[in-house]
Amino acid sequence: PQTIYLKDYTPFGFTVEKVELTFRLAPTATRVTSRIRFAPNPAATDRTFFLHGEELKLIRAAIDGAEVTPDVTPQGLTCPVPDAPFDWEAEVEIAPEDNTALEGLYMSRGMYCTQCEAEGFRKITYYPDRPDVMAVFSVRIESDLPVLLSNGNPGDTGAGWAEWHDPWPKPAYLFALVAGDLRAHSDRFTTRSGRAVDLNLWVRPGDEGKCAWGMEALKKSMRWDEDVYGREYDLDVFNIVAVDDFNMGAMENKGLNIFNSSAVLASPETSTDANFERIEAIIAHEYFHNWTGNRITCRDWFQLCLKEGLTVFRDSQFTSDLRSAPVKRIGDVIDLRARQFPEDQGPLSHPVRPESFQEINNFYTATVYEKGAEVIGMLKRLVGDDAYARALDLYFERHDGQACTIEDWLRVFEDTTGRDLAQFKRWYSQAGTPRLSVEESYADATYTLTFRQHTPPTPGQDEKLPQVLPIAVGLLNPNGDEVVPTTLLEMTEAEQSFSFPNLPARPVASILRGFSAPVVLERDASREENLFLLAHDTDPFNRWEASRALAVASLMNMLSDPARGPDGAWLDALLDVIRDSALDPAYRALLLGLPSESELAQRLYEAGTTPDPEAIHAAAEKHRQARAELWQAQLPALAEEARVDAPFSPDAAQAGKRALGGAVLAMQSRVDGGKAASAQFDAADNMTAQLSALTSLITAGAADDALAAFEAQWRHDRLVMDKWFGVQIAFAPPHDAVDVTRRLTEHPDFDWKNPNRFRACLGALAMNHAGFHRADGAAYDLLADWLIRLDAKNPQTTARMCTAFQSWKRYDAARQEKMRAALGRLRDQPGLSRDTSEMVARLLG
Ligand code: HT7
Ligand code: ZN
Repeated sequence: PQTIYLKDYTPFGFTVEKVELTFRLAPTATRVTSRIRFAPNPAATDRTFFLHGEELKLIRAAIDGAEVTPDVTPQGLTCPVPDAPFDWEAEVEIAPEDNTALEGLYMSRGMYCTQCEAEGFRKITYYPDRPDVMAVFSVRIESDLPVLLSNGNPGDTGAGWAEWHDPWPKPAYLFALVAGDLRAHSDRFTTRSGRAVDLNLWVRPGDEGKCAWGMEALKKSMRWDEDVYGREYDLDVFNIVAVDDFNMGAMENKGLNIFNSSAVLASPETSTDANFERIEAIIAHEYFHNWTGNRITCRDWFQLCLKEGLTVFRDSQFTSDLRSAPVKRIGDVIDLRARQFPEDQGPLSHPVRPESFQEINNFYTATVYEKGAEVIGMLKRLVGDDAYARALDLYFERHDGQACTIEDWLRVFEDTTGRDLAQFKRWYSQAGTPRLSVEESYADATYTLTFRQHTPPTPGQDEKLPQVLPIAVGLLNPNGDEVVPTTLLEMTEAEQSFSFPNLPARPVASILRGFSAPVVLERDASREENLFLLAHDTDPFNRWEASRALAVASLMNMLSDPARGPDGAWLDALLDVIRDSALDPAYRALLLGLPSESELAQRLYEAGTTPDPEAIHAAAEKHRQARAELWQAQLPALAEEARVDAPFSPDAAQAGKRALGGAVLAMQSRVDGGKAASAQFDAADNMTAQLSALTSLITAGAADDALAAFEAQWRHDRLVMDKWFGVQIAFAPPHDAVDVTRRLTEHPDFDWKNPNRFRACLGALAMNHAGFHRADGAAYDLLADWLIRLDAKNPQTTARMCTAFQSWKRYDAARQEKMRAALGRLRDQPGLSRDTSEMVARLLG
């Protein structure tokens, strides 16, 4: 396969003035006619006329009305063209019904639907399918289906046809078309300049009752983007469509967002609080792309973080504003450590702006998205909120309608602030997680922090240079009073000291407040210091972090000496915090969480110990059991505090109470054999309560009846049944996880070609740390068997799921060998897709 390099970028030889597309829809023989006005691009030197096109049957082609016979390859076509503006016309035939890869035009349960990012448009017609070619599109759809949608504003319609016109120039990856028997949940939004926008959420008949939340989230997003970023919506209509078969969460096509139904449909009975929050965030994310991605897009796919990092950053600001900022920050950091750190510390490590790829779909990663957002958060901290706002205004003003680069992005900050961001730019080019160690000294009333930064080598990058690290620090005196409020230290050297004079007593430092940089902080804080910070830190993130450090230390001690129990002093201190009813229940629920078994494995590996997944699981279980027994007397009062009497609402306040209640119920089930969970399951009138009861019953080994009842109740609901499949595997005892997965993949409702169902089962197996790393390698083999099968149908989802193997180097030689063998079987599969081949090659190194 060909490798594409950032350094090889050249502009396309032609500009596109307009595009007219006609679709005559038919499941196995859709006809697509394109009329495209091209003109020589004065900014380009290479005038080769190459149009991408894959899996297309070319029926005819013409230039300025005269038939031509292009040179066609499996990747596209070339053709001699005039040295002046000209009209290109082509007719192709495609078969959406046979398209199981879910890229291009495909069918999902009778509905036509497209997915063009990153390079799916080339499966629809011949076109310069690259993001720097932006054009105005007009579309005509012919079909007997009642609802026919495309981008932009609606035009004329008639019996069996509809026309759409999108006035905003866009790259082809933002093209979308939907046709189906759909129902609309409609509303209206008036922009701050007074324009009315029709809003529609299109769903299958039967799903109308699951639209209200998504619509509210959309309106909140539209208002927030006006209020906070001054960005107004720019079309007469905004359509969202829910589709069941979808590779990712959602897609920001201009004026026609397409959503995985799991990322938009919600009702109290069928969706958990976590679902509601995720839906709100994804709707916001896709909506925010209208400015950060669509109006200003990427010059090439290496610049993906330009739109994704910024849009993730914006959606996390939105969630922080609507809900609790500390709770959101802690959740984001848990997620970053669970998904991005392992990626950055293993064979798949790559810079936020990669420099080469074979298959761009493989770079929609936690590094590009989440680390990309962290980089923007650091930039904002460094320049300050006001300068950030001015830089963003300049970005929108200067680059509206353009396809941009990271250089363009950083230049607006340089021009706004006068700062030189050359060193900061290393965050985009240098892969790997920096490790930040710290030493403390105190003499002559001066407290000094000495930091050292070091980034371990990553594939293709042996030498690393120092990065700019914004380190937010606060100091507390021995009474617990804050004597130095949060101060931003700007580290630029490999080693650097910062002093704080005039401190009559040695302070306790709260370092990296708010997780101000995405690094691994190596700090030898004593148990007493962490207990002190847990009790007194004014920074909610670091208060939580102190408890995390104590949890890790306690679990590590239990692992090295299996006779030990959990750290009693920590549990006492934690209980004091948990019982503090002045604190947000959502925050208290987070404090009750333990580091994941996978994170513990990584920490052991870094400390030079080979992790034993079963031992880690046993220690975590023993910890949970001991804690439940120790706190048994306090649990009823905590459960009472978490009780919600008001009618269900997915708002942050109620959701936080339910999160606390769920954590308490999990503890109760360990001491009452599942009695409280059973009662909650029977009485539940919302999915959060029902599912937390079910998972508690599964861990208590008492879930048979509840699982059967749940299945009988929800058999007809695909999204709820995904949960039923998933929890049984994710919460199975490690020795059972493979058998449970096998049994469930034989269930008549295991529709393995549906990405949600596939992920619900096989993704859950990979999440069951000790179950996945079973010593005999049975889980590795089972996953590899399924990935081989799926790859022939859906390479994109297969390749993404190969990341289950990304941390193989952490484990013992026998497990490593078994994981390599499973990956080797995949690699040797005849006809393996480019997506999966690239992933396996990178994993095997
Ligand atoms: N920009 C989108 C990324 C994407 C995608 C979405 C659905 C299916 C396949 C896809 N490939 C790439 C989603 C986003 O980040 O908002
Ligand atoms: Zn996005």
